[in-house]
Amino acid sequence: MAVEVAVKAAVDAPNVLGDCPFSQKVLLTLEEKKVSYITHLIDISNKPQWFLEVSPEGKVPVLKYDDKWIPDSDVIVKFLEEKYPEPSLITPSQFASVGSNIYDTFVSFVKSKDPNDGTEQALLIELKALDDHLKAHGPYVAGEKVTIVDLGLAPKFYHLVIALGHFKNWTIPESLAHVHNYVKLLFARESFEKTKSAKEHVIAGWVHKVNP
Ligand SMILES: N[C@@H](CCC(=O)N[C@@H](CS)C(=O)NCC(=O)O)C(=O)O
Repeated sequence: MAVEVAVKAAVDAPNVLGDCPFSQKVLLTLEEKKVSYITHLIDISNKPQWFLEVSPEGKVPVLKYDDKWIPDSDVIVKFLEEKYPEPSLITPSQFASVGSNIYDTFVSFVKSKDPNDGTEQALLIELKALDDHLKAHGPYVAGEKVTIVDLGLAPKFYHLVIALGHFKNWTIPESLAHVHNYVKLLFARESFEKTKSAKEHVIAGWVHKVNP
């Protein structure tokens, strides 16, 4: 029985893949493990009844395996690792939280209206920490091979690069060369190309959060 996955549709185009980083992490895991799957696009402003019945919190992603729907991207990714152990995408535990503050600091910065509120600085501190880590251990977080922590960070960097470029005309400083190389490697993966939302949909997804 084929695996099925319900992911976010674009906010401005309900028939097109949307911009949810948690959904993309699951799609990336399926692609990297070469699992075939059926995709359901969910318009989160108009959720279908069947989806509300299988997703307890009404959130995407949810994955169907053997007639059972599983919510939450972290739980799903762990489940896929057990069912499809090859190639292993397990991140060694000492590296599992690398980069874990980048998304939240990016969100504070992109929403900020005060250039002196420290949000840009907070993001730069997190990016510098990642750069130092990659310099010592890279090119991926756990070395030569991509692992789950990278598949979680890749969609978040995609949002960061697009949204900060669009709303703040901001780019990751050139001095963070290891981060630049990392982002380039992630975005160039075939799995990423196949599962990314178009730039205009990412921007559309941020408009109402940046200008509520
Ligand atoms: N912890 C969840 C978060 C999922 C999540 O926040 N999904 C958002 C879209 S990116 C969602 O479904 N929002 C719809 C809603 O809350 O109504 C996961 O990792 O799967």
